[in-house]
Amino acid sequence: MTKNQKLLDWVNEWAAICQPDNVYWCDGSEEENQRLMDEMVASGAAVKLDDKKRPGSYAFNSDPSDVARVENRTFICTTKKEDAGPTNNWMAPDEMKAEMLKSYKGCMKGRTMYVIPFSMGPLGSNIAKIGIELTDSAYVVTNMRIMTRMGKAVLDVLGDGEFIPCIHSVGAPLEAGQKDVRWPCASNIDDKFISHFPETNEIWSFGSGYGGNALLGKKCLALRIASSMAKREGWLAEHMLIMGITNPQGEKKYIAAAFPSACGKTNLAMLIPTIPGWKVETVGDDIAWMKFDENGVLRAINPEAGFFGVAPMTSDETNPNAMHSADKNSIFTNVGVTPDGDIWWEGIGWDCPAGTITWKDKVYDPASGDVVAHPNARFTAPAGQCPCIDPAWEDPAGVPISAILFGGRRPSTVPLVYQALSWNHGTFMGSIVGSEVTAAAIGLKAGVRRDPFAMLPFCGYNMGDYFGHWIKIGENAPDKSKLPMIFNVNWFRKSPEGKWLWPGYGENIRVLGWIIDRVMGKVDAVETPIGFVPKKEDINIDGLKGQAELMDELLAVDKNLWLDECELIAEHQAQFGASLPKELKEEYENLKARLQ
Ligand code: SAT
Ligand code: MN
Repeated sequence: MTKNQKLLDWVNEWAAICQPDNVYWCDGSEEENQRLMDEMVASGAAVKLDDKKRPGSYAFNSDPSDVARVENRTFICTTKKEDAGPTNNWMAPDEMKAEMLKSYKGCMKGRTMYVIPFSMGPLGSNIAKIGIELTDSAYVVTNMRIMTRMGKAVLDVLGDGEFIPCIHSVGAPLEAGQKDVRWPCASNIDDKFISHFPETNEIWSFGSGYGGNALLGKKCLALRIASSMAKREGWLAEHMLIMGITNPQGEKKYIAAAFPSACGKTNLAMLIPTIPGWKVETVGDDIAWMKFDENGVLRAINPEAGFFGVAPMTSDETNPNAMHSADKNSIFTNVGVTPDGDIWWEGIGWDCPAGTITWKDKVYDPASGDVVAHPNARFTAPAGQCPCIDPAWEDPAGVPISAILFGGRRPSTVPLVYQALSWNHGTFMGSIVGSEVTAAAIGLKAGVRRDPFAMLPFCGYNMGDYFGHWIKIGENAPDKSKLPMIFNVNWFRKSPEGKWLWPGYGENIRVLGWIIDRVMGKVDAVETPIGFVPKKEDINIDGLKGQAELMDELLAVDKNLWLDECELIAEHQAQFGASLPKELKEEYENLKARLQ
């Protein structure tokens, strides 16, 4: 399949270590996919869903211990500890490799080693990167086929070029004659490792078969390794959705947006506008790779080819576009399966049919208090099936980014929307992204849980240096007048009585509308100490009953609350020590000065 000697040697080397029964090179074809699915159905690992209800779709249940990314077993392995920074788990590369090689030895006995060539980004795009994942999980192969461009075509593009080597094993060798379990994985959490070697662009994963632990193109390559490559090469790899917004005049702008988890990123990416004449189209819902083009315009690609979305609470009400994306050719993990061969989860929008089998493989008993789907149950769906997919979503050149949005859940302090005063100020805004937590709710210290740029679990190097990279991107921009404008949005502000001040969901188009108007220079704004805030008459609230009375409070910038916020920001900045760029220290000092 390939004459790439480096690749052939590398596969042989790992086959010798892992000792699989055989090695199989994936071509990415329909036939191959069907064969693997048929095998997994036959073995009991997968359930084929009804061909009329969910054509070409399958459901899997994981081991109950293997249901999400394992952040405490995720490592950034750099020679120097400070290069991993204060927010990552660290181990020295040699030490980690020695430790993991012990686990990898013979780990694929009784299994097949699949070789998965994949491209993150449209095949042949100058922003795209090619990876090769070795895995002993057919489930991973079938998911990677949806989430990436995968198979023979990738090897053709690769030729004898460079690839990012990714090694994955579920860590459950089979003795001769031993019967496999439905979802093999390492039974002990301490045996799991998700390791990244950014200095050599390598990914080693062991012990888990789930999501970002196992589909190595996603968080491991497209965020952790890519962020570190992007720093070296002068571009950006970000945990951001990408969407196109068209106004009633037919003018279209693209934006990218970063939010911590559980702030509705997928819903925003696929938003259905409530006001007539507006249109939203989706380029991506999770990751953006951005580079300046020869005209100095920052352009973004979505490196992925599918959505790996949280299933519970996704419905025809909350996100019909996501629902339709998963109408067919999709994989469901840890959802319920109904007696008529469809899927069910909490919040899907209809009652759970009697006899539904839960993610724990039991017949659902409403009296038990159990859930049907695991809260982190997922659908894997081809992006091309999304009804609002953007026509340019696979354009190798990417789409031009006019605005970058940050946001979190902030019941107080932070107005509905405000705009940065400059690129550096916008970088400061990204660096303080966070959501408020109450001690009662999560058992954490009450306050703001910071998730800078929503990259906390995904930054492949020292977060302070990452802030510095953002400052440099602005400094070195070929044409500063073409830099995207930076905004912060907060759909979650409440009144002191605890009442939501903004309806959210599809109504958020009204805020996006103001942002687009700012980008096009159509409206001015009020300069406040924290940035530019809209004049209330510039946010279209036509048809929103009772909203007019809330606008002052929703857009208010309370100096005292912001001075309190400054204290929290100072604490947050302190953890980065000498790696905090002086520009962010200055932004902090300037903010404080403007507030006093
Ligand atoms: O499991 S993934 O890392 O792919 C999804 C997520 O946790 O955000
Ligand atoms: Mn994500």
